[in-house]
Amino acid sequence: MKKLYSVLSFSALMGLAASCGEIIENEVAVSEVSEQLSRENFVPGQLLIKYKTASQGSRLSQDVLALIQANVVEEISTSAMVEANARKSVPTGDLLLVESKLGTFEAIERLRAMPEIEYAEPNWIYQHFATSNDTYVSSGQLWGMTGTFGSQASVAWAANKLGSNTVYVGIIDEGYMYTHEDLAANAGVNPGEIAGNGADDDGNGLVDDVYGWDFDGNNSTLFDGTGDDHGTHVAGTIGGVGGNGIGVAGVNWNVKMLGAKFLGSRGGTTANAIKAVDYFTDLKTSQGLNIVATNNSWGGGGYSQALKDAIDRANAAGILFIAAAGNSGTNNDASASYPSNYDSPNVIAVASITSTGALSSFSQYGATTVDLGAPGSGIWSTVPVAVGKGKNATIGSGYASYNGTSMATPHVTGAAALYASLNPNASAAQIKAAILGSTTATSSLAGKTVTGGRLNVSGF
Ligand SMILES: [Ca+2]
Ligand SMILES: [Ca+2]
Ligand SMILES: [Ca+2]
Ligand SMILES: [Ca+2]
Repeated sequence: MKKLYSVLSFSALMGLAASCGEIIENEVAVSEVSEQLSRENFVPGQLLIKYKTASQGSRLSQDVLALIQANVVEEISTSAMVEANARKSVPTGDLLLVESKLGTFEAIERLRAMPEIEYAEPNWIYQHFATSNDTYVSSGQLWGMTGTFGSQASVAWAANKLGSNTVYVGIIDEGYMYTHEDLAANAGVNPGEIAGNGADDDGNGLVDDVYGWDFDGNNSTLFDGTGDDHGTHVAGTIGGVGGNGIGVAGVNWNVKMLGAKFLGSRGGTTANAIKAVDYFTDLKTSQGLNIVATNNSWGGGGYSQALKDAIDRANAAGILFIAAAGNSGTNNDASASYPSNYDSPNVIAVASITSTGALSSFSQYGATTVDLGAPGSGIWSTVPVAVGKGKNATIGSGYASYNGTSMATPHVTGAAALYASLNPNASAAQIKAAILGSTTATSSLAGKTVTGGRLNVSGF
């Protein structure tokens, strides 16, 4: 129910955005529609503020806070922001998350007149792009890997192109079950962090972030149970362990996956999405971890300059940002969907196709804003399942079939990791060009995607 609900609320938001024209750069339009927006689309009363200069001093901050009757919720200064500020070469950071008694949009309206404010925007809430698991049937068929209209990963496997455990991928989603029987061998760990010693060994501000970090709960337990099914499903498509005689196989039989959980039971916020994106940027720039891409099977809300800045920091670090086009069946050229619509060079936007090559009925598309299609209907992958009931219940390893651009996206993220394993010196731009340049022309995607084609890794 949650998933269907999230899709409906996302459609409603996009519909409102379309009816009011430009929601992206016209805050008046946003303000006009704000009364109609359901409360779950942004955190009520909260807004993210960025000053034009990194440090403005507390006096000015107090004036601004008084003007909008606000309290500071959090000063956000990620390691990636600090580094960006020092280098002045990529989008700088230092965001203030505040809560205003005036409400989000009234506060933004008042801040528009203040010259020292670069931007102020809602703390949007994102939802993942899976649909229900109604199609859960015991087919056992991984058509996304082996089928005519699949990714052709099985052709790569046959040529002994199986990925590499020196390639890392970041999963920005719910948590994922890194102990799953078909994922554990490909679970990545933060090499700079010593597990369970209560210390922040790598100095990134997060204590014991071994398998990643839970930005929703602000704790080190990345995986929190059966509610983290969506993130676990995504992981299995990228890197389900192949050739082990059980379960599924990901595009990569070998890869290392790290998690940044920011989607909780009620979705995820812009503030936490930014921290998740910056988390991987910092792991790469500070520790040299070979992170080639993040998987982003989520969306909703409106344009966020602060989130785009974080995506641009990832771009500067050479990390692709692979994003789901959305599940409302609409045209993203006409009504923008974020984060897939951000025009940052590292973004790859992914539509969903069926096992017969049709555009999935739910899939959003866009001749200039969605790059390619990939398998997203009837996709089998890994999930956590409850074993037993009540006090004696435990979490076990299971498998399920899901639909969504959420499921198409990790096929492309897997492709990025596979290409990187075969071309260790390829830049993010080169990996993106290889993925887009090797698509197979597909009639259902012609005029509806940039490439007019579907994912095909057979020539990697
Ligand atoms: Ca740490
Ligand atoms: Ca530690
Ligand atoms: Ca947790
Ligand atoms: Ca397997």
